[in-house]
Amino acid sequence: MGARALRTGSRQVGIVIRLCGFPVSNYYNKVKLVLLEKGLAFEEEFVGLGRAFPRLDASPARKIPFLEDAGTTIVESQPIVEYLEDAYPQVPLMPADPIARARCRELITIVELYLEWPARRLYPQAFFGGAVSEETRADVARELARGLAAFTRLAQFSPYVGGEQLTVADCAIAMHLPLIALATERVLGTNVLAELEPLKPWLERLAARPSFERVAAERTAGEAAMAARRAARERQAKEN
Ligand SMILES: N[C@@H](CCC(=O)N[C@@H](CS)C(=O)NCC(=O)O)C(=O)O
Repeated sequence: MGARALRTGSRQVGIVIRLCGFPVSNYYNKVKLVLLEKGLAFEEEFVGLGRAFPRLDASPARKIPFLEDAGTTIVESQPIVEYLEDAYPQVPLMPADPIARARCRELITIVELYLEWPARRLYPQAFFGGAVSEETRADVARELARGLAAFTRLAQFSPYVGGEQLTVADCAIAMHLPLIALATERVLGTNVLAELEPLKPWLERLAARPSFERVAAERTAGEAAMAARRAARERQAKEN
């Protein structure tokens, strides 16, 4: 019997979807929001990065998040959320119309490829005590300006990012943009999203949803746990 045959509505008996990774990751939280918004039963397994985590071998590129379901592993957040949409359509998080579905994917691709990906080059300095060269800062600022212009043309915020329906685009983009705002403010000295007026009310609307509240609370707890692990490692290194 396939895993899906054991499910009754949005509840599952015996077999549970497993989300692997850690709750500080924006990509992990994108998938977690989709699971929560769909009302699916799932378990979380902490899988960190690096050689200390052999479980990471389940992911061909050794990245998180990855998802286990129906006896297999799916990797990369976008294929994961689209798998969830295909396998569990009861609570849809993508529009039915093919063009509207394409618009939803466009928004995610534009934000992930042209905003989140370039902004990552700032994260070493923004979040991990490193330094970023003047040249990198200038490069990133240029790329972000192009990504932001594209996003501004496509985003609706009426009231959701793609229009009237909450979609996977809200789940993804609401996890990425605050990180980009913080990183650019810290490293470039200016929040590149500051002029995007509908952003704040949209984020506030989403933050009031139970799923977003839960993800935010668990991210905060995850950040505290990460800081404690780092402090313990530093203490240990000093003692040795
Ligand atoms: N394109 C990937 C991005 C996921 C990603 O970059 N995850 C980070 C953690 S937030 C990671 O696994 N980094 C480890 C590495 O790049 O080696 C997705 O959509 O799932």
